[in-house]
Amino acid sequence: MGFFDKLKKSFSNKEDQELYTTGLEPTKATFGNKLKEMFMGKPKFDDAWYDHLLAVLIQSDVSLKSAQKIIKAFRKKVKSNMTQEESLELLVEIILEQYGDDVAPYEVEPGRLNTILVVGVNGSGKTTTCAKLAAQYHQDGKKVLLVGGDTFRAAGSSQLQVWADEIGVDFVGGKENADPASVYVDAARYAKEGNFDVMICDSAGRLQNKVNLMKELEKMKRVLEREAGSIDHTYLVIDGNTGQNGLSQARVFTEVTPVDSLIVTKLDGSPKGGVLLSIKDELGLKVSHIGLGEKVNDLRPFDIQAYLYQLVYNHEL
Ligand SMILES: Nc1nc2c(ncn2[C@@H]2O[C@H](COP(=O)(O)OP(=O)(O)OP(=O)(O)O)[C@@H](O)[C@H]2O)c(=O)[nH]1
Ligand SMILES: [Mg+2]
Repeated sequence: MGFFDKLKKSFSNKEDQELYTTGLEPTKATFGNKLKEMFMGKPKFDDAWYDHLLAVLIQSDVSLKSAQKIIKAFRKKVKSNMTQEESLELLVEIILEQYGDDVAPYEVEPGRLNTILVVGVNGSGKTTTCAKLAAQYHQDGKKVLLVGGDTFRAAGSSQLQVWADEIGVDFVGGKENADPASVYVDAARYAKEGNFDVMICDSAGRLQNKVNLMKELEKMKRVLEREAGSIDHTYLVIDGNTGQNGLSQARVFTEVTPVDSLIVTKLDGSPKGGVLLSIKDELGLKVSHIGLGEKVNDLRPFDIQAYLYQLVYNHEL
């Protein structure tokens, strides 16, 4: 099977083609189109062409480091007798190769309480993402507890409670200014007594200095490990609109706490989806999910092949 067919198959196998199609529309309309335009006519693959390609990648929020890596590999392999389709395919193949395999979303282990922690800078989409994850596990028949660990904002905890009611899962929260660690203690006890399968812990996202962030995360982790037995998966949430800037804010979290995978939100409203291609290079982590809308069912496992197909092939210029 050719490379293009492989990508197409990966996309066609998806049950959620429509959400992928509409959710990635802004990235496709800018990044995807510009990439395709680079290969129209008879590209010369001279220095000016490579400068242009670098600019296209960077404008779509691929980091400089990733963009240079992609271009270097492409320069080595491109041949002057390639058709425009072949050279575009080569570029997409290189992007895929450099990204590597996808990471599978965390699977709840049966027969015990699984604890998921969600961290990230303020406004990145943590609370909404907690609700979306809860809805997925709930739909899978798991007994889910949502934990409103954001006691920093007046509405932080109640916002999650509204979601819990809507989804139909249990909720434990705390009053404004309560110690989030004490909310986690209450939640872990409640979850254990009630034989819950999974507990999803939201957190406050205030931007603060690194030392305070480290102290706070350490305390939260210590308490969760003590009370729940373990933290099974820590998600770091990044707002896809914030591009490279969002990445540098997120880096602070990866420096102070172990993160298992990333969730990039709000791609439905952002032309900067190129950021997905440089997260591994910049943070050493993979994207497990993408947020493609505000509704509870708008979170999807990230599939790099379907993403690339959607970006480059699934549309006409
Ligand atoms: N379009 C779109 N909006 C999203 C997505 N994820 C979150 N949002 C919106 O982003 C806004 C902020 O989301 P929250 O979940 O409150 O973010 P947060 O990280 O919990 O914010 P703080 O608790 O203030 O740190 C809300 O209006 C959400 O509806 C997404 O994937 N797509
Ligand atoms: Mg929140």
